[in-house]
Amino acid sequence: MSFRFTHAIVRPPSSNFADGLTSVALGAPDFALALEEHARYCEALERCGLELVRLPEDPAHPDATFVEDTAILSPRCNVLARPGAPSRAGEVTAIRAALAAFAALAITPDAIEPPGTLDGGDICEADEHFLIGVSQRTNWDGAAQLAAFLTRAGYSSSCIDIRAIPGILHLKSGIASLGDERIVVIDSLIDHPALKNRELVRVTPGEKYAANCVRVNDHVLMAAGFPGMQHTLEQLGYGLIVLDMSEFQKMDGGLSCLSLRF
Ligand code: CIR
Repeated sequence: MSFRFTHAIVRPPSSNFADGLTSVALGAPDFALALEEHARYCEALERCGLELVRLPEDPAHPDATFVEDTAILSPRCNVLARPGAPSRAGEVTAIRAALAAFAALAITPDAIEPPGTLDGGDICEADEHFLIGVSQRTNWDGAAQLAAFLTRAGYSSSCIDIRAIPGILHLKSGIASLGDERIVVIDSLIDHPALKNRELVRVTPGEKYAANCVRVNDHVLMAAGFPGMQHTLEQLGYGLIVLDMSEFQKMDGGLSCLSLRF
């Protein structure tokens, strides 16, 4: 996987952010704090050298700040997703337009078509191999469509069914690729055959939310409040940027889902 990103698409939460979907019982998010956390997140991406494409807030879609779910971007294959939650389907239109403006994305995106559904949060690029989560949001048809696009572009892929794994919405709620064949993984996925032959970095028990960290160029972004994982990643030599994510966690969102990096 190449971690040399130059751009990221971001979109701030809208004032009705609390009306979005969530399966966790952590209370309603504080909008002002969410805006602040989002601003710090954007600063972190800029510190990693990325130029930001800032889309306006989208009150018609309270989950639209989680832009990662709307597309899969990689050097040889770009695909518009088809979010599995009906309330999020309309988010893709704005992303299609934003991508069209970019010469850096020379490849016209393919698109997941019905009956396929697929959320970008279920797709983990790991050193030219794509791990595709089959989840409550991404169905087998969507996974198969994406796998075919990837094969055509010369990438390999494999599926990981997470529907019986408790407490994770998307595959990337439980794993993250750090490059160099190294993958951060929660205990309940650690024995999955799709992850064999990789160096696995075990998420500290009780720190599951920290699995959703993001390698961006020379840094790894991780959520604040997880000392075990912070220590593990520091020991591995990564330059960490630790970010407060409390208000996004309340809406089932992690670090990766707040940007589309390319
Ligand atoms: C949702 O349920 O769709 C949003 N509230 C959270 C999406 C988080 N996305 C991600 O982890 N990739």
